[in-house]
Amino acid sequence: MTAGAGTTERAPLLAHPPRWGAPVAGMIATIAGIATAESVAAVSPAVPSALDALGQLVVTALPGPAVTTAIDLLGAANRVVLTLASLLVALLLGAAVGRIGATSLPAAAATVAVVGLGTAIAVASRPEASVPLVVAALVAATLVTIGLLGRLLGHLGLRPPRPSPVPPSPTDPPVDRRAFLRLGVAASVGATAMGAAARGSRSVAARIVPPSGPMPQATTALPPVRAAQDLATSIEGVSPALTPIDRFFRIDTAIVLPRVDVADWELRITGEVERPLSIGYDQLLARDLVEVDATIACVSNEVGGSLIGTARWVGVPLAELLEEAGPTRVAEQVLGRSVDGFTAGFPLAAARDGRQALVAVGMNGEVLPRQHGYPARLVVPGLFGYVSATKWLAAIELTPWDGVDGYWIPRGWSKEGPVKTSSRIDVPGMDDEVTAGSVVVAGVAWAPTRGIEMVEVLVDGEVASTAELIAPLSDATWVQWRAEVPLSPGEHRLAVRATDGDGTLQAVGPARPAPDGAEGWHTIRVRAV
Ligand SMILES: Nc1nc2c(c(=O)[nH]1)N[C@H]1C(S)=C(S)[C@@H](COP(=O)(O)O)O[C@H]1N2
Ligand SMILES: [Mo]
Repeated sequence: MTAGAGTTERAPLLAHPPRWGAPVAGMIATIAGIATAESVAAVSPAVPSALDALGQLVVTALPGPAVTTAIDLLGAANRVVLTLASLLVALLLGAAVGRIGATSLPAAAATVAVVGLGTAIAVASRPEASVPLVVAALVAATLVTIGLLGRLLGHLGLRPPRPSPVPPSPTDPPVDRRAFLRLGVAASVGATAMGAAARGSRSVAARIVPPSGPMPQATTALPPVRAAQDLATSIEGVSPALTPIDRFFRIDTAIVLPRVDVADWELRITGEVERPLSIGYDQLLARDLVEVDATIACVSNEVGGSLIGTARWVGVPLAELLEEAGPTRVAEQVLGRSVDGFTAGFPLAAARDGRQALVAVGMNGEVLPRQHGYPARLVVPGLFGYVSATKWLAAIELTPWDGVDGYWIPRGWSKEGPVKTSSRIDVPGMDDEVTAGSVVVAGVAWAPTRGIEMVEVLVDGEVASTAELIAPLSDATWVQWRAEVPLSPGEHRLAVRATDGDGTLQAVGPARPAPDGAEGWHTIRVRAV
C-alpha cells in the first residue's frame, strides 16, 4: 500500500503497525502513569508511592525464603532491587494493556482502571495515607496512562479515529511512525526524569525529616559518656561506644516507612492479661522514663558485618507495663505487633529476668527516629531484632508459646533468637597496609547480657595477644577492645575471638546467618611493610 494524494506532508514509514507497537505503547503509557503517581507522592507524605506499595505487595506475596534470601544477600540494597522488580512487573502489565488496547481501547482503559484501583486500595491501606488524596493521585495516573495509550495507538493506526464529519479515506495512512516515536520518546524521557526526580526528593525528605514533638526525658538520666569510656576518641576507626543515628543500621520489611500520627496512636497491651491496657503517646511520655544503653543486632549480620549498633534508649520498662496488665498463667510469649503488620515474639521470662527490656521512645538524645520505629519500639537486650525489636509498635500481645509465631519464624528462622557471643576487628581494615613492628588492633565484642570476659587476637592462626577491654556502658552493650600484636614484614591474617561472661568461647563456625545467627572468628588480611 502506498500513500494516497490526500495525505499530509509526512509520508508514512510503515503501512502496518509494527508488532511491538502496541506493547511498547502500553509500557510508555504505564511509565507516564507511574511518574504521575510518584510525583504526587513526592509532594504529599499522605500519598505513599504506588511503586513502593506494589513492592510491598510483592514482599507480602513472596514465599518467606525468597524475602529472607533477598534481605540476606542484598542487605540495604534490597529496596532498590525491589523497586526495579516492581517497575518490571508494572512494565509487563503495561505491555499487556497495550495489546488489549490494540483490540479495544475501552477494554484497556478498564484494565488500567482495575489495576489503578487495586493499587489505590493497597496504597490507601498504608497507615500514613489520606484516602481522598490517594484516590485523586491514582485517578490522575490512570487518566494519563489511558490518554497517552490512546494517542500512541492512534499514531500506530490501531485505534479508530475520532468520529469526524468526513469519513477517512481508505487511502489515508493508518500508521504515523514518526509521530509515534516522537511522542513515545518524549513521554518516556519526560516521565522517567519526572519519576526519578520525584523518588529522589521523597527519599531524601524521608531521611532527614525527624518526627517533631517533645523530647522524651528520662526521670533518672545516665551521665554523658566520657572520652575515657569511648575508645573511638583515641583510635580512629573503632566503633564508637554509642552509634550515631546516621550510622545506625536499619533492617525491616517496610518499603514505605510507616508514618504514625501520635494524636491517634495507642499502645495496646492485650491477649493473655488480666487487665488489657491502652496507652496514648502523651501518657507514655508522662510516665517515669529510664535510660538504657543497649546494643541491638540483626540475625542476618555476617561475621564482621555492620548490622549491629549501640544506642542510649529512653523508654518505659517493659516489665512495669506487663506487671500492670497482669499476664495470666497461660502467658508465655510477648509478641510485639507493628502498625504495618510485622510481629516478633520472645519468652515472657526475658521481660522479667532483670535485663532492661524497654518500650523505647527516644534514641541517643533524640525522639525515636522514624526509620527506627517512631513513635515507639521494643528493645530487648540480648535478643536478635527479628524476635524482639518491633518498631512502629502498635500492640504487645501476651500469648502461649506454641501456636503463635512472629513474622520470621514460618519463614525459616529459629523461634528463639539469643544474640551469639561475637567480636569484630574494626582497625586495621581489610587489606590495609600497616607498619611492621607492634601493630594496634581494635574493635568491639558483644554478648549481651552475659558480658565479655576476654578478647584474644590471633596472628596467622596463633593467639598473639589478649586485648585490653574498655569498661562497657552496660552489660547490654558491646565492649570495645584494643591489642598490640607484633607483625613481621609481609602478609598476615588477623583474627579475633571473644569469651563471654559465662566463660564460653565464641563459636568458630563457620555458620551462615540462617537460621539463628552467623558464627565464626572475624578474620582480616593485612600487609605489614
Ligand atoms: N515493624 C517492624 N519492626 C522490626 C522489623 C520489621 O521488619 N518491622 N525488623 C526487625 C529486625 S529483623 C531488626 S534486626 C530490627 C532492626 O532495628 P533497626 O532498624 O532500628 O536497626 O528491627 C526489628 N523490628
Ligand atoms: Mo534482623
